[in-house]
Amino acid sequence: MKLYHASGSPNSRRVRMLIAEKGVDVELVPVDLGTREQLSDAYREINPRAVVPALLLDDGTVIAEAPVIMRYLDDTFPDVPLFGTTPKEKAVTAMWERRAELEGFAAIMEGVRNAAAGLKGRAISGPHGYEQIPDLVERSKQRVANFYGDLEARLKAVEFVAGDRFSAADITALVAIDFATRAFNMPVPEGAAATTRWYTAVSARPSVSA
Ligand SMILES: N[C@@H](CCC(=O)N[C@@H](CS)C(=O)NCC(=O)O)C(=O)O
Repeated sequence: MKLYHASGSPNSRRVRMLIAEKGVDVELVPVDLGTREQLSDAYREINPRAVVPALLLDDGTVIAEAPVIMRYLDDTFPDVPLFGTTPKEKAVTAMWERRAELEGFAAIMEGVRNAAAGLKGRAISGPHGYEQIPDLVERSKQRVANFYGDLEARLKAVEFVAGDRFSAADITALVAIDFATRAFNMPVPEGAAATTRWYTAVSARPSVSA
């Protein structure tokens, strides 16, 4: 099994963190986004969508889309479950992981991709080029602020994003927040006590350096 990834890619980091949490051995193959290796013919042979991460199985099957790779690895290596164990826990975890992705991760990505000078013509990742829409940046900031507000309300009620144990939903939320801090200058808001409590705890896990 090989994971094609990029060190600075938040989607790759979601998968690397999950691998580190589970303690499984997956070979990492770097793809250089700086030289646009993801758009090369050689990489498109592996993932025609021209994005990382992509997981190549030993039988040649390629699994792409970060949350799907995460789910596949969780099913394949069920020790240390990160998507729940019972049908109810699985559904609740998937619900919160999806919210973290759609309302947090995607909102931040939209802002960064429509603002960054180096992403002109690449406002949406993938095989098709899209021009930036600068007006979306302000709306993305509103979406990120609302994500922080909603997360604070959630974390006032529960220890971790999906409930009482660490899960894939925490990974996606943490990676989104670290990227918002680094690339969008939107860290956890001051005064968000529950989010700060959670962020401090999850940031202390060894997997964050993956
Ligand atoms: N839907 C994909 C999106 C993956 C994605 O956008 N990856 C980014 C890195 S975080 C990428 O490959 N970017 C290359 C580019 O912008 O051309 C997933 O969930 O894995």
